Amino acid sequence: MSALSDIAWQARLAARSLIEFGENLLNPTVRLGITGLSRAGKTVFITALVHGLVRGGRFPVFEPLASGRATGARLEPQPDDAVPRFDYEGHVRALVEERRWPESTRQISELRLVIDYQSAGGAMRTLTLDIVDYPGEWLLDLPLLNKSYEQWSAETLAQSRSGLRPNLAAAWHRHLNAIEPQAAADEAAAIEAARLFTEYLQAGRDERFAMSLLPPGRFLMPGDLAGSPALTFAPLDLPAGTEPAAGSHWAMMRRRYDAYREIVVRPFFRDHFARIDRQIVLVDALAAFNAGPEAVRDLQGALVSILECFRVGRRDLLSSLFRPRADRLLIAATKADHLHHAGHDRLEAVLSAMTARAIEQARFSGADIEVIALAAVRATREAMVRDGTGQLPAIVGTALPRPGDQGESAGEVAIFPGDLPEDPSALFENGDAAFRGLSAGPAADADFQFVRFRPPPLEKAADGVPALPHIRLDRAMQFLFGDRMR
Ligand SMILES: Nc1nc2c(ncn2[C@@H]2O[C@H](COP(=O)(O)OP(=O)(O)OP(=O)(O)O)[C@@H](O)[C@H]2O)c(=O)[nH]1
Ligand SMILES: [Mg+2]
Repeated sequence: MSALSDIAWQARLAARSLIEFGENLLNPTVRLGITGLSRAGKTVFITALVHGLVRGGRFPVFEPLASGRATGARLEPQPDDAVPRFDYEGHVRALVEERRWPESTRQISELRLVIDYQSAGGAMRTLTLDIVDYPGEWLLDLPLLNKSYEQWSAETLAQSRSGLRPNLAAAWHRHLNAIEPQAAADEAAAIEAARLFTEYLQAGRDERFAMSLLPPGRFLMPGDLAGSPALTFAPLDLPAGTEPAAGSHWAMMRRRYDAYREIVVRPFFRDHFARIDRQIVLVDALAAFNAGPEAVRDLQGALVSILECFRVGRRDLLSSLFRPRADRLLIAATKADHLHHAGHDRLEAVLSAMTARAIEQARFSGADIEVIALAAVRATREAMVRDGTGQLPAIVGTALPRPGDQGESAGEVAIFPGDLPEDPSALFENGDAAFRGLSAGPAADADFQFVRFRPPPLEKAADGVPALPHIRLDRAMQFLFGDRMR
């Protein structure tokens, strides 16, 4: 290419990016990240959000809809060809038509929604919302990028030997004791170790423990990597101050751990995380409260790690790898419909307290952060129920059979959700005593802790449009992208 045409070509490129830039000012695109640990409510949140925008919901706090400036929304083909599409139609069918919760998802997925609106100046514009759903567990992997296999092994082992975890890790620990790290690499032993280690992680996630886990995130959320060598490793009990011998089991485990970081962790942060404009982190805090103080401390630790991801990129080593660009971050306690409305503010207060220090640090890096309690789909209604001495506030919904129960739905039940403590620190310190009030009211037995409700029927709105009931979903929408629709 001659110098002249080279200049012309560069000029064309520059002109094009200017046009794209201008286009983005007029018709903004927002890449919205939805994340949360497993079962936090990501799929339900996205489904309810899109359904509400496409089919019309009641969102008085979402200004563009409330004022009538938003005139319609539709799905369009997504920008990234290599990412699975979010199965919106399947999830709506489950939630709205069949009144059952959508299946659990284990993958990153994406959906593009285009909203037509009238700008403050009266011109017609569109907001393109690229919604990206990814497992929060993947964010917990960030620290691995700065950690050797030996460090990770030592920390993971120490953790598995504390608190309630040794019981859950017993089978894996037995297997570990029989392994000599400097002996020849043994594939069968590696497969067995990875299996037992994964089982330990899974047991911690069980709702009785509700632990928020340690990395590696893909052991529970393998995506398309299930069974590959990059996922076939586990910690070893290693002597300090020595190096692995060539061809040893230790050397193989270390190589696979390094492969996991290169093939899985780094590309995720570079290709997905670093491109997010606005982020919501969904948190099932009530499940942790119900499981007890260890689960609460554990969740707090996981939240700190997750929020850390939004802070890096200024001074530390990782900045050469990626720079998070999210400028707004919403931390949302989900399933608030399990509480009486009087409890919603306390739920927000507790979550704020749990994340206070991490939020302080993330703010420092320039992101705007809010904490709210919401229910993307409200499955209960409130009622006053008479007992011997007076009236008690209750929530009423159609109960689902508990996992493992063979029977049909238990029908309508009223539960007395009790109060969250006014002082959130009680949740960490007094442990069980603080929780008892939350999960069991006067008439409840302990089993009600784990009551799950069936999704509600559509409600007929005043204007005749049937909509899914929710709690504060509109506040989340306003914070996440309402400001981009001026
Ligand atoms: N009552 C109530 N329950 C909810 C709500 N959102 C989620 N749930 C419950 O939480 C479960 C998990 O919700 P999902 O949206 O599938 O959670 P997820 O984060 O996508 O979970 P994975 O895909 O397994 O990681 C559902 O099956 C419901 O039982 C809500 O707004 N209200
Ligand atoms: Mg999901």
